[in-house]
Amino acid sequence: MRRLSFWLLVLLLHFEQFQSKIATPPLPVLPIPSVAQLRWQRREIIMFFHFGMNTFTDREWGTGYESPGLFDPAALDAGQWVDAAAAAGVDLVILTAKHHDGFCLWPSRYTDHSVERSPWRGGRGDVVREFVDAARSRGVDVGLYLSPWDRHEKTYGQEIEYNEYYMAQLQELLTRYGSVSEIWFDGAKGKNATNMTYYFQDWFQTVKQLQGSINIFSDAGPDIRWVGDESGFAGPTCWSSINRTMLKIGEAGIENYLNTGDPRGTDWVPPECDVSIRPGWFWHKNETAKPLSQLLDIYYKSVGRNCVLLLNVPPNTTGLISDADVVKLKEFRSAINTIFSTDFAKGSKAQASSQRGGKNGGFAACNVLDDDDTTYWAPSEVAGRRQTSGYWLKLGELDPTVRFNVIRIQEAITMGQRIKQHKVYADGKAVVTNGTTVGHKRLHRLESVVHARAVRIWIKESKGPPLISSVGLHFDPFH
Ligand code: FUL
Repeated sequence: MRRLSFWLLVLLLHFEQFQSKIATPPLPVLPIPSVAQLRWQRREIIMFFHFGMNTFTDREWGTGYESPGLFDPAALDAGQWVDAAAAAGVDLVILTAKHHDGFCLWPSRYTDHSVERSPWRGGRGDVVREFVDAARSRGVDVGLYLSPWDRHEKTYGQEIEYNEYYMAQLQELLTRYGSVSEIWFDGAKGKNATNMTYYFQDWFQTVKQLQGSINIFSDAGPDIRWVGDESGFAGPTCWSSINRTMLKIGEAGIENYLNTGDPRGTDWVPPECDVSIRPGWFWHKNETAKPLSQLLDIYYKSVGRNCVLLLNVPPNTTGLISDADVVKLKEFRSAINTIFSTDFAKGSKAQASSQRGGKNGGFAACNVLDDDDTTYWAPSEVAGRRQTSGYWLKLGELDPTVRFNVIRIQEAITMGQRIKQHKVYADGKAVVTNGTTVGHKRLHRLESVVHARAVRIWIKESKGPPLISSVGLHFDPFH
């Protein structure tokens, strides 16, 4: 009898629920993001301000021969730009310090082609300074765009001289204005542009030396990659991983690879979707902002496909964001809030195919329902054993009177992006049949409204055990 109770006790102690210690976290699946990349990804929407000589000449690409005398924004107020961004929930804003026409929005010591030669603020103004100060005083981070292609600068085409010129300007921008969170290198160049080799490696390493936590954006990263189009759409399959050796800045033909990423990629270089709220990047009198339905479509195909949306809102000739665009931004933010502030998954009963360390192991299914994105569901399988399919997560006891038409799934990307194929069932009926990647956030906008008692997510294929940090069910009345 004594013996029996001894063994019973041993059995009980081994029973996972009674373990006092939580399970260790699983190993990551490489590559994984850096702290700066994670911070960037969580911003979800950031904003671009295309402003400069083109604003006054009604062009998209200037010639470089424009007179600085044309630059005179009578009522420039960068505070108004940043307020418009902040009201849209944005906390990182990026300014075109120099576009292809070479005109500098700050008084650069290396050229005469700048605000210093303009009538604006009597030639003593500095748009970059006003922009940075306005952002900083509102708790918003800044980024800068410095076009490599320069149609004004005389040294353009002389390899060493121009690379030195560009580097000197980079140094000015990255030492004069405090912390810069993102630097934007675009690969555009006109068809007849002078041949010019850019020393990207010299530039990138200097950038990192001057700004330790900055993210460098370009067609090829190293920290953030272009998504491959300017419509704001990522591919329906979108990996943050890619092989940087396959990419060359400014080279055509890599757009599809950029749009999709690479499950076998060894570098973590997530995509950013740049798109303008208006048809052009710069402000033009006859253009208007896209309708809300189009902005929401862009949101679902960028943020909802594991990307950050870089939305351009161009200040006009008076130096302000036009009222109609300010209104449109508010409408956009308020629509996003309407859709996502109510989550019908809250209060449901989460279950899973298995849970790492059992119910009290710290990785239970219910972690997908809390508001903490550092907690996640992990199945009990370990990476080494390489089970790659057959995982599921179920939200049960849903209120069947409640309707939803958006399913949100988020991976714990701190541990690497893993999910390759997934399906979603509502009361046994497939509502998402060909889901592929998930990443930071995957939004499925369903064709019709669903009522269900249970929603089950099947992970059909993944790189190691899938780790899910959040799942939500939402209703989109704009669809
Ligand atoms: C491109 C440029 O050519 C466009 O004018 C715009 O600045 C866009 C964001 O990047 O490369």
